[in-house]
Amino acid sequence: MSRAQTLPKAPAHVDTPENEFARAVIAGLSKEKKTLPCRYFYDARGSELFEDITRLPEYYPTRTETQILRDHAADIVGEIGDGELLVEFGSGSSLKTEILLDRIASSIAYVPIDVSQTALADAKRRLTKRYPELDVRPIEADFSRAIALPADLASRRKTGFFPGSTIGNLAPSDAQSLLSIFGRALGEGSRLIIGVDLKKDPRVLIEAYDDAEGVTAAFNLNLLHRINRELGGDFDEQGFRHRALYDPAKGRVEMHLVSARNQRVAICGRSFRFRENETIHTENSYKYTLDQFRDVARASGWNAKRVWTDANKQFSVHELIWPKTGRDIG
Ligand code: SAH
Ligand code: AVI
Repeated sequence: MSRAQTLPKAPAHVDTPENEFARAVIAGLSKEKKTLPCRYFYDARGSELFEDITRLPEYYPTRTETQILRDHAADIVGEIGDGELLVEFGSGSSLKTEILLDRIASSIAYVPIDVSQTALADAKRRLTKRYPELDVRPIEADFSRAIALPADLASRRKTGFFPGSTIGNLAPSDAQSLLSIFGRALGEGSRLIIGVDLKKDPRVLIEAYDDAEGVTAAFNLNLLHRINRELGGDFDEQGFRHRALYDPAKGRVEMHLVSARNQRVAICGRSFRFRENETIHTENSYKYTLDQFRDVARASGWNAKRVWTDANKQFSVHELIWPKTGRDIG
């Protein structure tokens, strides 16, 4: 009997291995150094767990960025006027957006873009109740693909909002490409308000990604649950442990899932072997200096205009203008 016949069958709706998630999982686990793309963290449970992370004492980015946005809301919102469009990338719960919306007197439209359908639906429900005049047009999509904004809104002046340091989940060269994609999507004269986490004591970073309550561990392990549920995998959750580390040379926090023993896992009719202590690299979270991030922004074609930070320089919020012109410094 061949190995494939002995493996559990994938559920009928998984057209092995045709869907995108299946293809990404099979490709990532077939590599010499196993990886899984971090955008798949955010199913309904993953989005809930991320919200739990944002409230943890160790996870400083959310409260620090929120305070920066509150302290400088008037400057950040600037002259967003009637009929403009606010486009948010990786909007999640859209909670930080309320800080801006509370300051915008004009009637605008808001386009939250996210891969998490549940996060978009929850946010739309809450925002529509709180801001009855706001035109909310969610787009469920991968923001790194060419995104078609709603045709009736496309000609409006636009402000992009990309908080949370989600840009840090991409390597700097990919971050540069993504920022160019955003610039082209938003168009000439637009602004991008972007949150970027800063370099700091590695102990603070490790605690932020390996909290005492184990919420980040659950967030990381939920990816295995998702593979089991959506792709008919048979990962034993007890067989893997969460690990966070900081690589100072690369300037990034890495999250891994570490195999506790030698084991095999079946997914979509394929079998993957894990040695004891072998890891699946699930996320990078790059940390920048202010200058390092400005360099990435400029190389992508944006003009780095203003930046706001907290007193301890833990986190930064940058204002970028598209496109950079010959007269812009840098
Ligand atoms: N902006 C929020 C949420 C950050 S969590 C905040 O600052 O708190 C990252 C969010 O980006 C999640 O909601 C996740 O679903 C979304 N996301 C991650 N990768 C994405 C991608 N490639 N395309 C669209 N959304 C993505
Ligand atoms: C969304 N992103 C910026 C978070 C981060 O800090 O890299 C995701 C996260 N991973 C672990 N904790 C939070």
